[in-house]
Amino acid sequence: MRETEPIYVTQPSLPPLEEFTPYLEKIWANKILTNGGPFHQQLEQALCDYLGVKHLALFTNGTIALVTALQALRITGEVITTPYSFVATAHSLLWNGIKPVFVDVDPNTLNMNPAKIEAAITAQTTAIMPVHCYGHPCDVDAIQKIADNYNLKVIYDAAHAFGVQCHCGSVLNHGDLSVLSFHATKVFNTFEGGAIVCPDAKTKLRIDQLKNFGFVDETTVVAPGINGKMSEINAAFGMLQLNHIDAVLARRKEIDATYRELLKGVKGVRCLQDAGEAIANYSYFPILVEADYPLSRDGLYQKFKDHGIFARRYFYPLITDFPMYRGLPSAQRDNLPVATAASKKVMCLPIYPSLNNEDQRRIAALIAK
Ligand code: T4K
Repeated sequence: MRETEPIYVTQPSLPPLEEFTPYLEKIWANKILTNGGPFHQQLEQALCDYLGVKHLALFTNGTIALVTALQALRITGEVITTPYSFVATAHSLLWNGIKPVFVDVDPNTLNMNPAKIEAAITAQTTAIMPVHCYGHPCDVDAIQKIADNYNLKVIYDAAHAFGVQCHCGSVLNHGDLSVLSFHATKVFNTFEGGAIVCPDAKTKLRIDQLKNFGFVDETTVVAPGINGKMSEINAAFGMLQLNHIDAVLARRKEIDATYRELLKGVKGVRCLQDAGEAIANYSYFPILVEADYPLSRDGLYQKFKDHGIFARRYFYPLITDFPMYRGLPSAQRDNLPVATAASKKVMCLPIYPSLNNEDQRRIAALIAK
């Protein structure tokens, strides 16, 4: 029996429609629709200021940004990555003809376990691609140390990590590049969108060329670039979203705290550790359904569905279970016991600013019952 309207794992934050009208009027007036127009330039600067990063290149989505980030650093051969992510992480490697080498995750954060990296390095390894999963910062210092020792690049898939800060400022300043997603389901969305964060103007220039077919001027093409440009509509919407982002993050923080309170003491349900000292963005609320819970994870998932609540099992199946990856030696389950176990237990609960307290209590009560 369904009590109310369906509840999804997330719902995009949308400012009042009338607030968008002046932005649209500007686009209509100046007739620049794309190719690095005024809103595109404004949003790049505004995001650098808001996020505390030096350079940022906007993209049409996070996946094309990942593909381009690898090209910008001329990554080839093998890249060490995590199986516990959205499939776009590993797909970006295949799109560049790179072989993914999967290593297991840490049981507390479900981020790549740095202790597993060294054993996966071969003569072909050129980079590490970790993911700040659910917006929890990776162990950036340990990863950087290994990268320095072996002369490897680090590209963070920071699709979940908008606004996240670790012990020394924005988590996006770690590694050689960080890649954001602004998809509709993300904390900060531009309908579709993404960005590469980079430390210097020279790299930004190369990224800007790569996202514009490889053009450096009207008649010169230096690389087989792609069309990765964000349109003016998306960039304008991003500018509008930035006016509301602090309220969005504050409401997500409340929801996160309420879940932790309501689920405290529910036997067999574990919440991942909270952000502690870090500044989090509360982009997801994963729970792990352990063996001593009366239902399996899939049983609870189905119970939710029966009540019109559409949670998601991010990340099940593991990337390494998909046919284009499962033949790789590093994709074998005995190489990935922690990720394999987590993908069978995890369920992400609804978390978004317009989730009301009553619905949140109903969700927690369904788990506790
Ligand atoms: N790296 C990582 C670690 C990622 O998580 C992602 C994307 C990427 C890279 C790639 O970035 P992008 O190229 O996407 O920018 C979603 C998203 O499509 C995907 O962006 C995201 N990660 C992934 C974790 O989740 P689905 O298949 O679960 O989305 P969908 O359509 O089922 O949406 C989930 C729920 O959200 C729906 O049940 C209802 C609600 N929803 C969704 C959309 C699209 C809305 O209310 N409105 C909407 O417009 O993949």
